[in-house]
Amino acid sequence: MEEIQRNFDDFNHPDVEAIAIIRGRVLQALQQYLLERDFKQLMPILMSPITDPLNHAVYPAELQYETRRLKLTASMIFHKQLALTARGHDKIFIVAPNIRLEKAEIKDSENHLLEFSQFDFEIRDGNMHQVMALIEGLIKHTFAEVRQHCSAQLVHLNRHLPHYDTNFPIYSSDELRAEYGDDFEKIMSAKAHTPFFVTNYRREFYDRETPGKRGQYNNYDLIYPDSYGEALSGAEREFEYEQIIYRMEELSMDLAPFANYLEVAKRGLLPSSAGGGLGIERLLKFICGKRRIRDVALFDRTVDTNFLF
Ligand code: ASN
Repeated sequence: MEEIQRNFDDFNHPDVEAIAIIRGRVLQALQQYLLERDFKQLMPILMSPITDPLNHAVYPAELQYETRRLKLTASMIFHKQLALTARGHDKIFIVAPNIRLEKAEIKDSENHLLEFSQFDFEIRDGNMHQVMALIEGLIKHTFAEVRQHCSAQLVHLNRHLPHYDTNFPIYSSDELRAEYGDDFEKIMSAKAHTPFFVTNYRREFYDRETPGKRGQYNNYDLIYPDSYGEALSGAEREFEYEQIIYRMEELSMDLAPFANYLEVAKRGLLPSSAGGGLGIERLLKFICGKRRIRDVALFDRTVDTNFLF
């Protein structure tokens, strides 16, 4: 019962209203920026035979429908690639809920939710430099909109939202690892005063390996400064059947669930593309100057939540 009272105390926290106003403005700014650039908006898909295998282990999130076993969406990655083949869908985005049943070892993380929202986008024939430039524009536009329309809320939250005049720097994970070791993201996020990109991570099979350079990847993360950590991950995509098989086998993946996806690739129908996905709660956390992701979501979905409601 105590916990229920605490929940309603949280609902009445003086910052809740300011955060809600900023949330609305952030969602409007993100969508407006891409709609003005002729992106088509899709609705999210919540269950499917396949979903993002992710780069780290999570508990399976699945349900049974009659004879079918369906996975709850961890990210829209494969549906983004497939949607790009629809007529007029050469630039797309989705505001999508993602379910990731994280293991208890990250229960103290201030950046993870078991369900979160992703602003996910993809461009047919896009390349990494084009997408990184788009992301920078999207972030700067969103901050400008919040500064313009939510100044009272920022004052209330005691948040001075920085204005970035310069381009976001781009580093390669190799150079950062050589200088700072495996914890480079954390160290750099603490040192930096502007958001920055890190390229070339070894991770999921669908991020494109640099053509002609085994073990190098045309992917990128955007990292917030001032210790706020990861904002976005994205990449150019693998789309050629032989290369997809190579990458999946390299990661010892079970190919069977991907039969339909692989058939599309085999027929040469998977487009060349690039895109990425921005964590909406993480963005809101940064904009509002909150340190815990729990503070920007009304209903608790942190890793050690007891799911009161
Ligand atoms: N949405 C990300 C991307 O587009 C993938 C992810 O969330 N794991 O690359």
